[in-house]
Amino acid sequence: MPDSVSRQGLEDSRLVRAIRESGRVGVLTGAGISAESGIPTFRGAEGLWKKFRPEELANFDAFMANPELVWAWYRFRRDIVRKAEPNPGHRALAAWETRVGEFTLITQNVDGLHARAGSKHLVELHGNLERDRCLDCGRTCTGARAEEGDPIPVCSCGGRMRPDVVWFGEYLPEDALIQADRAAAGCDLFLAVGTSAVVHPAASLPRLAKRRGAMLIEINPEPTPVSAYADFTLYGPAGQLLPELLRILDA
Ligand code: BV8
Ligand code: ZN
Repeated sequence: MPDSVSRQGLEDSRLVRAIRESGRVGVLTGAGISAESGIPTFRGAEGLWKKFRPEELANFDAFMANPELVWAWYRFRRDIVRKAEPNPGHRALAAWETRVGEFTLITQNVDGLHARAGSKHLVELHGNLERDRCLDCGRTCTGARAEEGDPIPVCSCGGRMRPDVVWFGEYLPEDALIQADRAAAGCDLFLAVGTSAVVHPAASLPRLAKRRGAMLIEINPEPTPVSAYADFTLYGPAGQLLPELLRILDA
């Protein structure tokens, strides 16, 4: 989509008024907001799923069948994330949070970049790549150490550790989902940023917000299922467009 479409959207008086007057803001982010930090998205050209398919790796059966392969994939991703920095998109959301009464940032990402950018009102729907969880006692810890030669981290109770993320076919943390639903249903402005909006139940949040009367703004270089019912789709990178929205808020 030509950049002109996004510029036009930014000058629309309805969008400007909504940004300046909304006191209850909800945001859903996906892998696209971290793309400009150098973290590959799932479904993009260089996507993580290109090399592996979700069903092969991001699910419990795959882990039980081949824990070494799944741990190798998560270690590969941890390494990328550790070298990455939050980008202007993450930082714009962290700043926006300080300027409105109610601000909830719901993320599908497990890369921890929103927290590193300073976001506090953060709901991590799918867990966090830096945390491990014991299959036996459920204890979580960051950066469990594998025993010498054992590629699978082991808990102090002797149980095997898994990455503390939500895999396909697994339920999302109930408290996170309740918080996300409440934020989407109760906001007057909702931003869907950098998500292909195909993975449920996260993908249902923008429609919930719209149905409950929020203005819905999407930020994505490509159209997605959300584009069909968003009030505005700003076609472009989040690292450029979110700081522009913040400038409108601060003007
Ligand atoms: C569950 C963590 C109950 C692990 C992930 C209802 C309807 C249909 C299907 C289902 C349904 N309910 C359940 C399902 C099944 C499944 C599902 O939705 N499948 C899909 C594929 C059809 N959902 C589940 O299994 C969920 N569990 O519902 O439990 C249950 C229990 C038992 C049985 C049935 C139901 C659990 C889903 C969580 C999976 N975990 N990640 C890990 O990371 O390893 S999913 C992973 O992919 C992400 O977390 C994210 O959620 C998801 C989607 O990725 P996106 O973030 O959107 O990224 P993507 O690459 O796809 O898109 C990037 C976008 O960014 C693109 O649009 C691109 O254009 C844009 N972009 C690129 N650059 C930029 C940009 N945007 C802005 N700026 C840029 N610079
Ligand atoms: Zn344990």
